[in-house]
Amino acid sequence: MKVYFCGSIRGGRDDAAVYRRIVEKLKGYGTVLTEHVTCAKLTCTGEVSEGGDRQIHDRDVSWLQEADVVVAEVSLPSLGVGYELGRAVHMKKRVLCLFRPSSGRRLSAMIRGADDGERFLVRDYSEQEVESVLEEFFSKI
Ligand code: 6IA
Repeated sequence: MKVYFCGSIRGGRDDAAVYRRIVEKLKGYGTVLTEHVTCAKLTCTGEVSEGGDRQIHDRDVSWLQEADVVVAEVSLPSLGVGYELGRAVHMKKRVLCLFRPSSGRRLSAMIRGADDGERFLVRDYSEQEVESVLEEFFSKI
């Protein structure tokens, strides 16, 4: 199974430790295509890639295409994550969005409202529940 993980990069890196915890668990279910999102050294402005942003975009979209499942941490708003989720819906991928109400934010209606109880799921969780919420999701697919 190939898993595409989405988390904020230029939207802010405050949740990088949570992303790492999620990805560690995801690795038990298959190949995580986007482990770089958890990289502690990645700053929200400093990332450089030889081919520039176009290469990042094109490579990510082709990974998204390859993925069987998309898991997104959406507590910290990120345009890139929102874009990836829109593309994933269009590609009819199975999507799990994880939101921590303890962030004090309210999740965008365009994400919360996309939950169809089937292919696109939004789950509220607390950091201690990372493993159990993923176990529950993967036990059903
Ligand atoms: O708007 P944001 O930067 O917060 O968007 C974050 C999302 O877009 C993540 O889920 C990633 O999949 C994707 N993304 C954004 N920037 C990059 C990136 N930068 N590399 C890969 N995916 C990205 C370069 C980092 C690299 C040199 C280590």
